[in-house]
Amino acid sequence: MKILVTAFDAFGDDSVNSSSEALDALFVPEETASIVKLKLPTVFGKSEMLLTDAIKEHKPDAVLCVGQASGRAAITIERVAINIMDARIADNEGFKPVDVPIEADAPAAYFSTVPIKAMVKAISEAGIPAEVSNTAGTYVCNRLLYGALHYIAVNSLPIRAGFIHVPCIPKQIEGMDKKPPAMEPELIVRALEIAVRVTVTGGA
Ligand code: PCA
Repeated sequence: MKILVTAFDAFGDDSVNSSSEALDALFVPEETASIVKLKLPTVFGKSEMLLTDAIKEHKPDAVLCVGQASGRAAITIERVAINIMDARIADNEGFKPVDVPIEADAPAAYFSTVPIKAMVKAISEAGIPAEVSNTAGTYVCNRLLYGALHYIAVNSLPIRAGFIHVPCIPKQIEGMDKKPPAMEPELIVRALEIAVRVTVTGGA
């Protein structure tokens, strides 16, 4: 089974993105799955275009997108992507859409098609805090998941797709007065390995 795993570059006030650091360290044995890693810019349209190009090129069986969710303490497996862009801060190319649909005349939302509950269970059983999340936000991560699921749906592709938000890592919050939660990078990497394995083995 081939799985395309993506992460984002740093955005906003951060100089690194925890998803990108985790992707660098992710190792999955070939007998579990063959993974293709892709780094995406935190840019609304471009990230989606690069992802669909990679889907065309690599023809994966599943796509797992990963992004940083500052303020969250657990690994959060996203259930749904909604058809809206409502940015609190500009993306890395200065685009700041407010209340703009991602796709005209398209569904209001798509559900993730990876086994979200099985992922939460397996990651939690490894001692790593994990939860289902019912919102991927309204920024670039939500747009990427929506874009992936829409592309897969309109082209009737046999590809599962999902999104995992990960907390900040400790080096990102050093020196901050009001520290947001953080998770050790080794735990984030381990959670992603488990998510890949569960994507292969299936479940609900
Ligand atoms: N997190 C942002 C975009 C890039 C990232 O890592 C988000 O949650 O939308």
